[in-house]
Amino acid sequence: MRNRFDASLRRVLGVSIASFAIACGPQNGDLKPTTGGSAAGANASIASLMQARGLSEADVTAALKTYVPTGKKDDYYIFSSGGQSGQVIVLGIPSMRILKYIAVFTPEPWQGWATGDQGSLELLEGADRRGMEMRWGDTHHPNLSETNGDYDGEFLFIGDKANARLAVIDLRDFTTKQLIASPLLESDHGAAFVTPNTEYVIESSQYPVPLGGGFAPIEDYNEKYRGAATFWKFDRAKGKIIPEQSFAIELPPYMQDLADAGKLVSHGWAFIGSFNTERAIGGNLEGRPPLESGASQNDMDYLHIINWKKAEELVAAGKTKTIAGMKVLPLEVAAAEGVLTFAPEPKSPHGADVSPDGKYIVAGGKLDTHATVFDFEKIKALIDAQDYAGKDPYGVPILDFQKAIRGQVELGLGPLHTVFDDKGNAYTSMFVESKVAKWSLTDMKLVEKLPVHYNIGHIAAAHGDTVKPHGKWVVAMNKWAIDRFNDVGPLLPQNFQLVDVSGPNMQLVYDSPIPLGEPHYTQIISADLIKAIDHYSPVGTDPITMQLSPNAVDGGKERIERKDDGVHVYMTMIRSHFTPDTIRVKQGDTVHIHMTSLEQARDATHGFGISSYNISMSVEPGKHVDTSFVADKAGVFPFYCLEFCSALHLEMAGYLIVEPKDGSGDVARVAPARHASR
Ligand code: CUK
Ligand code: CUA
Repeated sequence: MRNRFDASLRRVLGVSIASFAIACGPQNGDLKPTTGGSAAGANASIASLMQARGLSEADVTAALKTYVPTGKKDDYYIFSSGGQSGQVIVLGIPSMRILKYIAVFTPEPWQGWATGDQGSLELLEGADRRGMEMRWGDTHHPNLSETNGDYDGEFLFIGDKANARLAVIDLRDFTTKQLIASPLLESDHGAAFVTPNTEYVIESSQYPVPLGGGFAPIEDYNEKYRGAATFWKFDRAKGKIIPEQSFAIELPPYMQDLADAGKLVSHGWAFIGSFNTERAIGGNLEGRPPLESGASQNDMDYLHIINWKKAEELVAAGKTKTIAGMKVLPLEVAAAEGVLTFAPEPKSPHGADVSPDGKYIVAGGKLDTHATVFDFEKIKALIDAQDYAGKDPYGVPILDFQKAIRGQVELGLGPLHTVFDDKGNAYTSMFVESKVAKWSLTDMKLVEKLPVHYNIGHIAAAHGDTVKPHGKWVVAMNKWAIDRFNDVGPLLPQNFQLVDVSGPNMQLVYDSPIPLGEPHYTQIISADLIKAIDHYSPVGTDPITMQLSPNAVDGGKERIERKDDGVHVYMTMIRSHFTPDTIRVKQGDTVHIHMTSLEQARDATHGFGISSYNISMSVEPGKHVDTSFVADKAGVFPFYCLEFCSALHLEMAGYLIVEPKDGSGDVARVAPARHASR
């Protein structure tokens, strides 16, 4: 046992136990620096630790592959959707430590996101829909910006499936900079997916509706309901999507699913899976089949093949109509001009993943046992020759399935999503089987299946959907966490499982609970590509614009001014005081606080929380934030710093004193607590 362990340790470390012991350093009581042959001591203590904790050799190998000691950093970042939390979750590989939640569609007090801070509140309000305050999202697909088909580490985009919105996150400060609500759609799913130079961010529909909103009876589904693929133009220099330069392509009322952009040979094209080509509308209380079974009748649905370069030309030539302010290429134009073509894809497909060389599109069929590999060059030749097998009811040409594919690989039950490594392998998540299927794209053969925990949804690999996958790591994103972690009541976390794919056999090395919404997709990027700043410069930078705020406050220029629109407080903060720390206003005054952190030291973050006014702000070094509120409650309201920033942090506080309007001395009273009487 000991010898076998010693050997496996050597394999993992590539060094002797003795040097392992030395590397552990003299501060470790058990593992004293040793010389020459005296490694037995270290070995013995590791073996006894293994025995005491009931660890197998495989466990210890996994631990050695994933453990990141204090002070050491991870090699990769995972950017994960946060599902119904509306946020983004950032983790490190190989440790699987959670590094950050990035606030996107949902207020988040630690970051001061829309909990007082005017800039973020305005972003959220700007993405409200149809007059409704939207304060949550269902983020599904994060996508990193790309240059020449590989991640460049500059931006992250993510879609909100529930409300058809899109976010732009700047990876200099891991902060959301733009939120956009689709004027056309009510839900999206093929979002966000970028083209190889981030020319466009793709957002395509899921559930068809009358485009642009409005009413149409469900009986008019075939005529009046539509999907759309929106190509949002991204201006990298501005770091913003430019709606005026964006366009959409009208799609038939099938339910469009995931999208992926072509690359290299298929650059200029995009692919979107679909289901419900039956155009079932549900109605299980009205004598119609339930949506679910109505939508599962056909043996084939349609892979949507979109020539977006061609669409661009037609849009420039004015072949569009305008719906809710958006340029839309009509369905009949898209069908007639070769912008939209269909290829049949097996039953209820999920995933449309383009291979690193851009030659193949892999679709999983939830109710099929194959990965179907479409051949782009064959598709292109068929379209060029107008060699079609038929047309759908909207005039969209349909290719012959057999002529469009390279082949199918029998994988097992419930294949969904596929990612790639650097050795010509593909990894497909097998939802029904709860396995990762590794198969060779080179010879179209199943290589190995690894059981993972229950019901894997998405799968991600290091740079695994780019032109240059890294191999090394795959993450299985599992929907259930039953039996994996300590009990936490009926609502369980999700389970990310890290898989080492560097060797001939896959090894499961770590389980990481994800306790914030249901993460769907993630992308994994090499850490050296992320160039995050550690403070805002110059002092007084507005993080939304990344420019000096017009309200920035210089040290020594703090003041309180009464203007027509209320009382303006120009405040600075530095360890450990707010200036000013006394704010006197009259009941009913509108109070505008302009806060600049004079700090430039890394991690010297202050917060600003004020009682009874529902305000929480985060003021990182050099940042400027504004907040406005009506001081409608008379009384005395302490404000204080929310981050334990120094030894005198508790003393970093002040008072907002709101003098009653009528001078009666009557103050705000906390409403009596409402007791639930259930
Ligand atoms: S979807 Cu969730 S497992 Cu929204 Cu990409 Cu496939
Ligand atoms: Cu500033 Cu605590």
